[in-house]
Amino acid sequence: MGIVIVMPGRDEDAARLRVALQRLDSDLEVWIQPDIPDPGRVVSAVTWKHSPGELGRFPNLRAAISYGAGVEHLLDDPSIPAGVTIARTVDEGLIRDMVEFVVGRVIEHRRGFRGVAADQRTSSWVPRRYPPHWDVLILGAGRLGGAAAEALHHLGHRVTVWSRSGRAPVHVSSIVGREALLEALPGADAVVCLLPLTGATRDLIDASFLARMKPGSLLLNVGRGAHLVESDLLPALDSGRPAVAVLDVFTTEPLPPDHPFWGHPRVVVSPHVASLTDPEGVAGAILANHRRAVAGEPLCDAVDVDRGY
Ligand code: NDP
Ligand code: OXD
Repeated sequence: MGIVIVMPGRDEDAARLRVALQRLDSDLEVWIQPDIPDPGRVVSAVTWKHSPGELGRFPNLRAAISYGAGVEHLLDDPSIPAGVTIARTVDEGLIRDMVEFVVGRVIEHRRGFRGVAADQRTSSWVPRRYPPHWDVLILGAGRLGGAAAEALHHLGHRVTVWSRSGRAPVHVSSIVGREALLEALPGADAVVCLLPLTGATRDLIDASFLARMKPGSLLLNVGRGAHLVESDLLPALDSGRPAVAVLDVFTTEPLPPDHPFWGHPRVVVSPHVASLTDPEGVAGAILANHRRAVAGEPLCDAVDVDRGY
């Protein structure tokens, strides 16, 4: 009884993951979709952005494991039977890379490094001043948002996290509920979105949200593209709230070549690389979850389907 890897368009990751899994257990059966001789032998599926319905052909499936932290591609697939446990994969490398990305972008903007680079292009010696610290509001206090909050706190910034339950790292203040969020926005120099995409978080960052942001502030979206109402962003940038948007995720990926975000002077685009799952790094956790599925035990990092994350 083995594992199928269903990751369309990610052939290299799929091949590396198979090698890494079989290096840990040489008897393990691992197939890469569509080459599956006997679908009845599949117990676990590791997926990334599979097409809905693709997992329906495995009658003995027990575990559907996301190859990343996000699980909306699994929760949006109505063909996954109710008895199949959905889990996700969040390893230390994914967390570290996200922390680096968030901290790097926040520091780049607080210190005005983009301006410094522009000054060099015009041979201008401009000792730019910068504020001693920033007030940073992080939407989401989970594995990634919590780690980013801790790192920024340790660098001396004033960090607040917004979560559903009030969860927060030690020494980091926390707020709950939409009203508290709207009250916190005008005081934040940077707003970082690290939420999962659910019915409650989709379209959260809309015109009314942006209008409450501090003039001159930074918006950093590393959650999912659909957290932001993209058509509301350019008018908001024109009004200076926020001054700059750093976007790593988009409603349509890849971002179409004619999309106005590409050429906008105050939008910074990256191609969904804030953090990337490393196949060798996650193989151990995936194998352990597969073994739990075979043994009929609860999975690690299982998703609460009703909550949506
Ligand atoms: P977690 O599930 O660990 O944490 C989610 C956080 O969001 C929790 O603090 C949760 O609150 C909070 N939350 C969920 N719904 C709401 C809501 N309605 N209102 C307020 N807070 C809410 O997720 P991770 O930290 O592991 O990952 C977050 C997301 O980051 C992923 O789902 C994915 O979309 C994105 N991501 C992006 C990557 C990239 O490269 N751009 C890479 C990896 C992930 P509570 O604590 O109360 O449960
Ligand atoms: C993830 C991602 O969810 O890379 O892991 O976006």
